[in-house]
Amino acid sequence: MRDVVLNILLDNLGHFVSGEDISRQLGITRAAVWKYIKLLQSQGYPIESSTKKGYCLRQVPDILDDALLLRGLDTSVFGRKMEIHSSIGSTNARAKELALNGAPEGTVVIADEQVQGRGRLGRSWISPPGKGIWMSVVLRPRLFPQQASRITIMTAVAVANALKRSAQIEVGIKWPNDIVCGGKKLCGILNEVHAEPQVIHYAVVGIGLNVNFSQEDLPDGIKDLATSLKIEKDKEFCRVDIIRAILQEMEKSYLQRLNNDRFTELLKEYEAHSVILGKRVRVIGIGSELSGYAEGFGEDGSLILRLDDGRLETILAGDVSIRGESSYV
Ligand code: BT5
Repeated sequence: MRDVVLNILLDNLGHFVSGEDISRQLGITRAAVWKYIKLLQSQGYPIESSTKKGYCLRQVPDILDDALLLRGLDTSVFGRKMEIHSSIGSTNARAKELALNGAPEGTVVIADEQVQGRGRLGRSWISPPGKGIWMSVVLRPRLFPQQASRITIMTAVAVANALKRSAQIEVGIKWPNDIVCGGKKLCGILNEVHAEPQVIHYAVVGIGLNVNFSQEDLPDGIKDLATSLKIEKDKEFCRVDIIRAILQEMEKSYLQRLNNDRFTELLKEYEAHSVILGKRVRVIGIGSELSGYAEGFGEDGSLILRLDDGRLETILAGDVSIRGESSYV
C-alpha cells in the first residue's frame, strides 16, 4: 500500500493531491493515508501537506527504493528480482551467495554503502553511503568459460550508453574493466565467474560507479586517479535514474549481443569507446610488464598488443592493469 501511495504522489509530482482522493482511490481511511505519508516522509520523501490541498511530493529524492526503481523499468529479466541494502559488505559477495542458492538470472543486489567493497585481486573499492552506485547482477550466460570476458565488455558498453542517455556524459572505456572520464576512473567493473572447464554455472558482474562524490570526498589514495559524475558535470544526480538506464542497456546487450555474430557489433562499439586503442600502453601483470601498441580486441575479450619487435601478443583480461606510457590512461 505504501508503494501505491508513493506512485500516486509520483504521478502528480509537484502538484497537490487531496487525502480524500487518495483514500477513495485506495479504499482506505484518510487516517491510513496520513500514516503512509508520515512513513514516506520519515524515509526521506519531501512531501508537503496542507489541510486544504492535501499532499504534494516536491521532487524525487536520491534514495534507493525499489518502488522508485521499478517505476518505468522496462526490462523483462534484469532487476525483476532485486535486493536493496542500506549497508552491506560487498554486493558481489551477496549476489554470489544468491546465485549459489539458485537466484534467477537478472537478480540485482544494490547497496547504499559497502563496507568491504572489492576490486580485482582483493583490492578494495571505496563505497561510502549515498555517493555512488554499488550494484551487482547475477547472470547465467550461455558462453564457454574462456569467453567470460565478454561479460565485462558487454557491461562496459552498457554503462557507457546508459551514462550518455541518463547523465548526458561521454565516457571512455579503458580495457579491461574501467570507465574513465577526463583521464580518471569513474567506474570499475568486477566480473566473477563460477565455472567448470566447459560450462559457466553463473557469473556475477559488479558495477561501482562514483556519482555524487565531490573532490574533497575522495580519499587520499584515489584522489588523483578517480572522478565522479558530480565532479565532471558540476551537479548532483539521482542514482535510481542511472541504475534504471544501466539495467535497461545491460539487458539489451546481454540478451541480444553477447553471443555469436552480434558480439562483433558489440566489440565495435567497445572499440569506439576505447581510450587505449592505437596507443602505446604498459601491461602490468603479477611480476611482469610488457609495453606495446594496443592494436585491437579479440572475440574472447582479450587485448591484442603489438610488441616493439613487431610480434603480436594476446593478453587475457584476468589479472593485468593497463597504464599509459606515463599516466593512468
Ligand atoms: C575494479 O577493480 O575497478 C572493480 C571495482 C568493482 C566495484 C563494484 S561495487 C559493486 C560490486 N561489489 C563489490 O564488492 N565490487 C563491485 P580494480 O581494477 O582492481 O580497481 C581497484 C582500484 O581502483 C583500487 O585499488 C583503487 O586504486 C581504485 N579505487 C578504489 N575505489 C575507487 C573508487 N570509488 N573510484 C575510483 N577508483 C577507486
